[in-house]
Amino acid sequence: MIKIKVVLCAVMLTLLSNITAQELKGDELKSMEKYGGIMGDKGVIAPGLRLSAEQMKWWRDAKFGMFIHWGLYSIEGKGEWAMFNNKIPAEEYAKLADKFNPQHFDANIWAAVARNAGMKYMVLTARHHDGFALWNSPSAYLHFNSFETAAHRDFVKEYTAACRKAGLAVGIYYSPMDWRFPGYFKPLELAENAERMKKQGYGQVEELMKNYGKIDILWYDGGWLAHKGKDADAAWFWEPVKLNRMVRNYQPGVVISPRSGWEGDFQCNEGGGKIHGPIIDTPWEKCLNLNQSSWGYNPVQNLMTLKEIIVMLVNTVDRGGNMLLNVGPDADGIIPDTHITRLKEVGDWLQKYGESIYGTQPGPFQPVDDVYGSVQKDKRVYIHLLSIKDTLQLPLIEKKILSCRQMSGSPLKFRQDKNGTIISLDGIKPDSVVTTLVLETE
Ligand code: FHN
Repeated sequence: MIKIKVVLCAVMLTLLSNITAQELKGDELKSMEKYGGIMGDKGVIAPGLRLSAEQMKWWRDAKFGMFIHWGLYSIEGKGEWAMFNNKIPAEEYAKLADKFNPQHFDANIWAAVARNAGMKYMVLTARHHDGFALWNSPSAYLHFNSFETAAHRDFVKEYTAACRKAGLAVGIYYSPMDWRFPGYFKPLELAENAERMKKQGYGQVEELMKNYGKIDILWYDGGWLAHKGKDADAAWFWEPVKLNRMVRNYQPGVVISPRSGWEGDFQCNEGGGKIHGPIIDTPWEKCLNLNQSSWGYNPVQNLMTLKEIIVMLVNTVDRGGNMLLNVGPDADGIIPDTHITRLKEVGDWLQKYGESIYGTQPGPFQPVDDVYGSVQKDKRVYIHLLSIKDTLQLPLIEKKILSCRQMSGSPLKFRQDKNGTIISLDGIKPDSVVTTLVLETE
């Protein structure tokens, strides 16, 4: 037991070094740590509320989506925690809504960028912790939404239409917490005010589930109270089982994240921390930032390289996960050109190697950290090589291997016997990002 604790501490230290590289601190860092690299605590369990494996299949096959953090905080360009981190009073912050009138917002462009990146779903922050809603929301406290302020637009309506037009699954992020309510920080002492926040939360979730057609993903974020503990610790307040039974009434098949306090349909692993270890049997998703400066728009560009993105993708997919990669459009709704260029490079890689990603299941080999991972589909096994030596030694599997080749090249010599399979990599021409092998099996 002590050994496990030592390992976990080492993992958390690695993660912390990575997290601090993104310059998170204080409560924002605590918010990230809830899911930073280690699966978040399980929320409350509710029989019959989770989707079946069949209902989850499309999501698990999709593998790759675009996260979009966009809202009033995109004006400031200091990340989505600017209101809290800079202690901006709610009345002061609300004035930003008078300036939020994006003339170049076009969700069809966002959808095209996602498609060109090989992404199969999108998740937009319909409302973040600052309370500003990007849709016509009668439940919005103090009318704090884009339809009743300067923009006079229902961005969620435009966004959901654009997703569907582009053949992308529709994801909506919703943060039940709202910094404008003193009761968020003192839910017991200021119970009435906290209850007002909860009423807004239920009303807005119902609006989003009822008024915008079929929603494929509901990505709750920020169930925790007063920036303390885990989302599950606030289940006494939010009553997430009641909330999500209401959701299921409108959207029976929607895939729900684990951050409302209920366990959700998948587990989250957040941030740029490395993915390693064995295959994870339950559905899970790695969410992280293309621009490592912040989720919300930030002119400081610290983009992940193409290799970092693809290595993270194969490490995630080889362990049964999905990857949700975030972009932060500016106040005018423009995704920076640098992001578009990098995402197109990802799409080009997926054009060539996507058959080793989409619709695959992890295995049959357990990953070996920094050496290889594997996925399988029908009679094919794909091996993602993270390092190359003269030979690759694979454990014994039942299936008989009929042939082996580099996905982008020539056949490779191999020998399968009772001890496993040895593949000769001598003379292989490594691919520039991740070298992928294909094994045909009987
Ligand atoms: O506090 C939020 C943060 O701003 C961002 O939205 C991330 C994205 O997953 N979620 C929370 C931190 O875990």
